[in-house]
Amino acid sequence: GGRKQSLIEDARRERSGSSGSPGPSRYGDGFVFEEKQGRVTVNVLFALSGGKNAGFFKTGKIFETFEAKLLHIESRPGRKSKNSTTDLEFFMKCEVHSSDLDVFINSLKRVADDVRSIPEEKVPWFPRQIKDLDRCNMLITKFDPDMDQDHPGYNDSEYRKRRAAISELAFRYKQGEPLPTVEYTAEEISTCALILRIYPSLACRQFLDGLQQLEKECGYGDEQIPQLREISAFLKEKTGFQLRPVAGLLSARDFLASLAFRVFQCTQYIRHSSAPMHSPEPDCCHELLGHIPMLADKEFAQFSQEIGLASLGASDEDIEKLSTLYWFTVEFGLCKQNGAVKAYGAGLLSSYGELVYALSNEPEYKPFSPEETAVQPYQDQTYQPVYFVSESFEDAKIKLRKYSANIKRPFAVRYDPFTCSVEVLDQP
Ligand code: HBI
Ligand code: NLE
Ligand code: FE
Repeated sequence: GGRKQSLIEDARRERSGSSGSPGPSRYGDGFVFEEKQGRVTVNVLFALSGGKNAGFFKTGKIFETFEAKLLHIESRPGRKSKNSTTDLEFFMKCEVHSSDLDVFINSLKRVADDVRSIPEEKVPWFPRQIKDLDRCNMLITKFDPDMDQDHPGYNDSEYRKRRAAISELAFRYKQGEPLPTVEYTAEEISTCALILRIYPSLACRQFLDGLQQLEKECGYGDEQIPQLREISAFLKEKTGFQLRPVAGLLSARDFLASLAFRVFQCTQYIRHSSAPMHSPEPDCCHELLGHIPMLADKEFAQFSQEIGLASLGASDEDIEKLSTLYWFTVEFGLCKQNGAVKAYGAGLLSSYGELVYALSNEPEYKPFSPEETAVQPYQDQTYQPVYFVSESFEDAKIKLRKYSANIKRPFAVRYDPFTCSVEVLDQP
């Protein structure tokens, strides 16, 4: 079949109050019916009491009135009624005009009992345009210094105040605005400088290339922490990636979705000075010294975007798998290069404690294989017990692409770089 544009209505649009055409009805927060050419498929369940057989014909009349196309029908005995006759329960799958859906269901409620409707295809909301990333802001408070008693900054009220001020910049940010600037303190600069002393022999070639360019073009070094604005402009030229500020750990769904647009969500605060070697949460040192050099590589940028595109509208289980894949590749991945194993994962490259450990032969190593990697349990408090080694970037990318193609979605997506938007296509 041809490529019909399918409409997956934005359930959050109403909540955020911006205008838009009236869409199909919404059942449950963040979920919508798949709508095709103004019609939706819906599963309807209802009961008719044994005493009121005429109810069946009344419901039939409603189906007729609303031009509902019946796709499937089943009945089964239900509860015993008060008058000792048995209720009949009906299950019907039908297609109706999206704009009629609410009235249709309400009409059924007048003649039948226990009317319930279940959307045929639940598709979680996802951003379609780069501007929609303003709504991808679901924060996870897991490692928050205000909430987590084990956070090294938990008892440091100065640190927490600083974090809150920097978070505020991210909360207020809207797509397209100039990236906020942070004046870093001498202490923050020296914490970050410590991390810059990585071991060049342990990092992959792409990372070292990127880092060298950043030293030349963006003022990477011991004396300052470069601003996101400058780095974003640099990346845009290299691979089309751009940055946006984020206040902390995002939900995996929101975090991955931004990658589909070649947008990297970047924290701007610096880890606590008492624990520079390793931070369980992302901070600006991790983004700048772990992710940014890698995102300057074309192949890696494409790899990152592909994980993002695969995540759009995916089920919760698939998001969990993709986020695990991301974890063991982009964050903690190892790859072979000229016969030696090197680190390309950002979580390793920004933590010299873990970088040395990861390549020490002490942990377990497994070959990268998406099916296996996606279900490997991981922990995010300390060093990984297992790392996945890929033959090369190219190899990891090809394997991941094959894996993504097998993720079940009722639609396909394609990124249009000219409009910075995601096209949604019916699966051929
Ligand atoms: N949020 N800000 C931020 N940075 C991350 O690296 C990050 C995240 N949220 C989720 C997440 N990483 C992991 O679940 C990945 O595996 C997707
Ligand atoms: N452990 C990393 C570091 O210390 O830089 C951060 C990992 C974030 C997922
Ligand atoms: Fe990270």
